[in-house]
Amino acid sequence: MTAPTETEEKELQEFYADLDKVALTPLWTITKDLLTATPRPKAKPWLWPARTYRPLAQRAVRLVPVERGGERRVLSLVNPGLAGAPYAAGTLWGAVQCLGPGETAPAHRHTPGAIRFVLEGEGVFTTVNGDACDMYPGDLVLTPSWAWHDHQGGGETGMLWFDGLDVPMVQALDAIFFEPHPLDSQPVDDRNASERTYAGRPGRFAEGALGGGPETPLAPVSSPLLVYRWADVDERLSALAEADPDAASAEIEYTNPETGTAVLPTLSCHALRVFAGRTTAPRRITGNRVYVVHEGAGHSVIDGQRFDWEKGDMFAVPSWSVAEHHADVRADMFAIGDAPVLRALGLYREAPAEQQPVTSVFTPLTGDGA
Ligand code: GTQ
Ligand code: FE2
Repeated sequence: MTAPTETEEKELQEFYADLDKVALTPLWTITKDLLTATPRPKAKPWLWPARTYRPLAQRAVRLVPVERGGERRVLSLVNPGLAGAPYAAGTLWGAVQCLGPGETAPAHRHTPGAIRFVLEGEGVFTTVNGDACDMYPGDLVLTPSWAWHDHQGGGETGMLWFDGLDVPMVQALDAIFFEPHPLDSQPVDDRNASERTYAGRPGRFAEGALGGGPETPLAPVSSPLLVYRWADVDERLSALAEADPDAASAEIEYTNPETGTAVLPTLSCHALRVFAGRTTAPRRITGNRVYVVHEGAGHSVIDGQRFDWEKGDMFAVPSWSVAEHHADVRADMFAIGDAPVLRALGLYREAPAEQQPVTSVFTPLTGDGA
């Protein structure tokens, strides 16, 4: 092709200007940013240390009451790659919620689904559609889409837990609905009823992750089991370790005991145990994940950047980044992901990756209050 003449160039510029005036844009000028060879998440790999958020959560308990209107005392993880949006990754809400002794977070429901993973404290229960679910450190509690839920604190310590929600996905689909319950606390019909029904059922965990092959069933339902106790997770991880003593790590996915699929239609929950002195094989998957360190200490290398972590720290692993995890002492991690959506839509991919040279070390933000 010969270079355009001056007249041709002028005509072309006029053409682009005319397109813009009537809200049209030519694909050929944007295709490289649109149809990228591989996913290019805006969210960055990032880490929020417990030693930074804990004192701030305690300040929130002193300074800000939990009331109707505000509804929840929640500090949301803000990934700096997302232009100020209150999301831990492009598809995932992650947050720290704190409830002081004797406080109540009022009952409401919303279309985004949520999971809670307890960090510390005692005496709190979350009531989900009338079923009061007791919470202890390491437990997972589900509050599925449109289920009434409120949190009530007894005890003397208050509680800190991790919230994972699918808010960015439901937001992107323009499907957010919210409704306050007429009462501050909904009536409690029963205690730990779902747990009693499903306790001891075999289908509560799957080895590894569910994957994404054509045989993967769609997961459009929320698990009827609302509480997964850490003791059961620990038992499963220990059994896997015993079965394969040379493995660097053991991983399970929490599953719906009725269907064997992910716990929520939009969110998967995972537990990863990395053994002392060992490193997981580097790999990449489509979909975002947010990790919470339940016990232990070590570091992860994400796209060549080293993230040192310890108990209570939270970190985001964006889609298709290469991630590997190393434990100094045995480390147990909880994670949420958007895998059910990717699986259901045929978008789930997983690939091994090369061992990564560490090119930088992440320095967490500490602020002045630390
Ligand atoms: O506990 O109900 O982190 O409604 C965000 C929204 C927690 C909750 C969050 C919520 C909740
Ligand atoms: Fe809520």
